[in-house]
Amino acid sequence: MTLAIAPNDFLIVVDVQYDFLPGGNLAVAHGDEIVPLVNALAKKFTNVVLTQDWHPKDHISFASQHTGKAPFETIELDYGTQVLWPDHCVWNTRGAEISGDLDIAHAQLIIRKGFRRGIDSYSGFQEADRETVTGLAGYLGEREAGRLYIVGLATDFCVAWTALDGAAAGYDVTIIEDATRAIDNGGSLDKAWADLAEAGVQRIMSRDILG
Ligand code: VGL
Ligand code: ZN
Repeated sequence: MTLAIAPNDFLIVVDVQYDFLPGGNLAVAHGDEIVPLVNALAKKFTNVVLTQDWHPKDHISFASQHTGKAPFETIELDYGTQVLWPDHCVWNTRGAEISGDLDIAHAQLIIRKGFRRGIDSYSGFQEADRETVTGLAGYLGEREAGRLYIVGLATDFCVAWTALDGAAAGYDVTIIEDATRAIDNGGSLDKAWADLAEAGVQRIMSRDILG
């Protein structure tokens, strides 16, 4: 039994950018393996939205901005605990570009996030202060979106946060698990799946759609 995708369902392709792919500055292990699946899945959807992590070079999430701090350590900011990352997805660099191996000409919108120096943004909906919005909820509302299906990088950060915010906005949200790969830093992947289950986000495999 394959799942039927409705004409108003949306596929959200999260952060398939060179810096998250092998050889990139914040490479997600095996991240490149999802690309053929994402391309095949996208053909089943009328509506596809992409997100793009897009940081100024002095972004607050970069360990390089905090004396004595190394990547993957954390700091406390006004809005809460922030994981520090290697410099990545700096705007107008190749690492920030969406992979040229994605073959989704019919993608309709690219949401950039994390472009304010002082606020990180994993979610495609809301930045890490949980106040600043990207406009995606408004867009999906005006487009009268049905279900949201989410793929991309990384499962435990931008995919999970996007899915949680989609569910909080009232959408029926499904993560297509084998079309994601995780960073998995300090138990982050197990925690993400637990949070997602609690929020009612569904978890399927690409074969459930592709057959
Ligand atoms: C991401 C860490 C920092 C992601 C983005 O796309 O999951 N992770 N910025
Ligand atoms: Zn980032």
